[in-house]
Amino acid sequence: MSLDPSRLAPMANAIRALSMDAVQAANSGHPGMPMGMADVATVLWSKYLKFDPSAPDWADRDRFVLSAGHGSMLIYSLLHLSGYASPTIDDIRNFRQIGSPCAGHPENFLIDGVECTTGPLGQGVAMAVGMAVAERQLNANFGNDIVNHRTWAIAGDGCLMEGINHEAIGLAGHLKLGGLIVLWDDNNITIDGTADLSTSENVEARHQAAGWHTVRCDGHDQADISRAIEEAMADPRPSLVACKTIIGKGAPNKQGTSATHGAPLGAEEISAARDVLGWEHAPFVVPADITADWHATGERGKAEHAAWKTRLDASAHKAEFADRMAGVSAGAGAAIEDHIRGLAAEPKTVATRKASEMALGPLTEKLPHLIGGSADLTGSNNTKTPSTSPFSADDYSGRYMYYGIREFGMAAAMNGMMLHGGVVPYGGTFLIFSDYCRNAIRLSALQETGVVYVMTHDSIGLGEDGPTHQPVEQVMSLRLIPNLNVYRPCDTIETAECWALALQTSSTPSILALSRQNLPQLRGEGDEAWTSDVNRSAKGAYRISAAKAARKVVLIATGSEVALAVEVAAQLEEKGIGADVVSMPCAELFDAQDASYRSDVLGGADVLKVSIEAGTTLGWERYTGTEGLNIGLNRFGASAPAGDLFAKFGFTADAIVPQIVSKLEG
Ligand SMILES: Cc1ncc(C[n+]2csc(CCOP(=O)(O)OP(=O)(O)O)c2C)c(N)n1
Ligand SMILES: [Mg+2]
Repeated sequence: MSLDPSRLAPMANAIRALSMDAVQAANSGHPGMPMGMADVATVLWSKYLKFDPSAPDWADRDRFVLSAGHGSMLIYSLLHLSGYASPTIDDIRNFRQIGSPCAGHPENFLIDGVECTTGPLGQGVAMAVGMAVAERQLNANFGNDIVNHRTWAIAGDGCLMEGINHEAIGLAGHLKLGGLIVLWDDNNITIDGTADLSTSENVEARHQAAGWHTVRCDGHDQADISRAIEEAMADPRPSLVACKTIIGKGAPNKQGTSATHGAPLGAEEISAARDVLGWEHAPFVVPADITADWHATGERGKAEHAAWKTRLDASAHKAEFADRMAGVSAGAGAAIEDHIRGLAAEPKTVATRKASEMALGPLTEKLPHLIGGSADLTGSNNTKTPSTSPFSADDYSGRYMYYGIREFGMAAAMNGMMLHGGVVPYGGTFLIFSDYCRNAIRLSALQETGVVYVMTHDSIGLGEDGPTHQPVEQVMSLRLIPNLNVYRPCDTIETAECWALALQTSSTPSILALSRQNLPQLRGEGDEAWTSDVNRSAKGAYRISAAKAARKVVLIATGSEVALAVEVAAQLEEKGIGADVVSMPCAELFDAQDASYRSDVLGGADVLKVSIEAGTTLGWERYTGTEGLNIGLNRFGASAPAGDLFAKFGFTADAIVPQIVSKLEG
């Protein structure tokens, strides 16, 4: 579409008006960013962005990420004006109110066209990197006719200042993700004032050093914006387009200052802005001719979408592509059935990180959408399998990401990959470094992206590396995050079961907390309750061995401590004290069971409930009651061989049994 350039200015002013009026009505929000980037966004959407408002989930659309999520009114305006079904003008009127999809920050689960949830600065760009990875991976498999689109991100000073930006651009530059274009709202303003209060960095030089192409433009000159965008599109490297803008552009007394960043402009300033912009319309009214121009921006994409459909229909890979984009791993359980049967017949004493690698063998072989990776701990996380060759700038068909030492960048990129669709990522690091990527894990949960975190070295059981590396509070603290399943399997079979469950929950992310040290296999054909047909981990917790004498005790343990609990039970039985052992690989799944199952597993008030987990005990009272016994570790670990540490910190049957006996006698 070649729109008369003079028509672009009123289109941009429509964004400005909607943004300042919505923020004013809500009496909260951020007008400065949308007003400052209105011209850039208008040029991008009307001339370059590939989108079809009538098909927001079209697989080959360009991905548009508003990394500077505080400027949410920019994306709400763009979606509304260009003709998406949502948000409506009433939704915009109700910006930031209960029931409106126009939340304070853009939420991917509330509006189609919002590709990801942004607001935590920096993560949008990192997610865009993941989207660009997924696009290249699918392109390598399905070709230009079916997958060939760009990823655009609008980032503010804050997004580029955050540490995660270093990780994200390093990865993108290394992987030569030329389809990624970041438009920087270079307004030299942050909340505290001018950006030069806190930075004198040469942002472009930093990007160049990371292998990026950079170009500058006047962010209020349409022709100059077009020139820069076209240069970026032509360059094979990822691009940073530095758009020199004025924050709050159009508000005559406040523009260019941090006063426009995060507060309503006020009635007087809005009225002055209307004069300056020549915008005579009432709040939330966009005249028909401007609406028509905006709706016309979608026509380009509609035509491209139709042509794409014709190509897809003609493709031999049509069904395969649909399967890939569906991204569901319903077949995960079936993929490991034989593996589990094999383990049952021939038990293996291995670390659960090794058990995870063993499960990943058949999973990655049978599920082509699984893309593995690790933040430079491949050999320790056991994440690489023979089916997953490296994803590199030379070979985008690979399925294994060498993320480098970039835990936060990895986690955010995985979110972007999953949000893109067509791939399901899993990535590894040490569990202790879950804290490095915690906010991205939280965003996995909030955004309902079912990525899988493979987090090994899950307790003092890692031994000699010492307290800096030994998780104490991590497992329990991850359980605090809503919509996140934290798995801590006890042996080879549970590990395989937990993998199947993790892959089957496509809108809930999973963490697999895995041991460094070997653990005996507790399940299998010797087990009286053995059956390969039931995934026992699916209920989150189950009785792995039942009391023989009259039951007085229920031992609840996870991961490496389940075998210890079995030993404790044996010693108690020798004393005539009946003890059940409950393995609880996933507390969240257990909490979701009905009350009768939960009380059957945990027992009533007549039994002493004892939790055993080599980590913080806070929280275990939920299952043991305050009258129960909580065996754990409420201090930092130490550097020594694992066996010595378990002995030192009381994780032995000899240390635990007397505590139980005295409690029973107490
Ligand atoms: C990780 C993170 N830290 C802090 C904030 C709070 N915050 C929101 S916007 C902002 C300033 C951002 O400045 P800039 O990106 O330049 O936005 P502009 O003021 O230009 O709109 C801050 C500190 C946040 N949203 N995320
Ligand atoms: Mg700024």
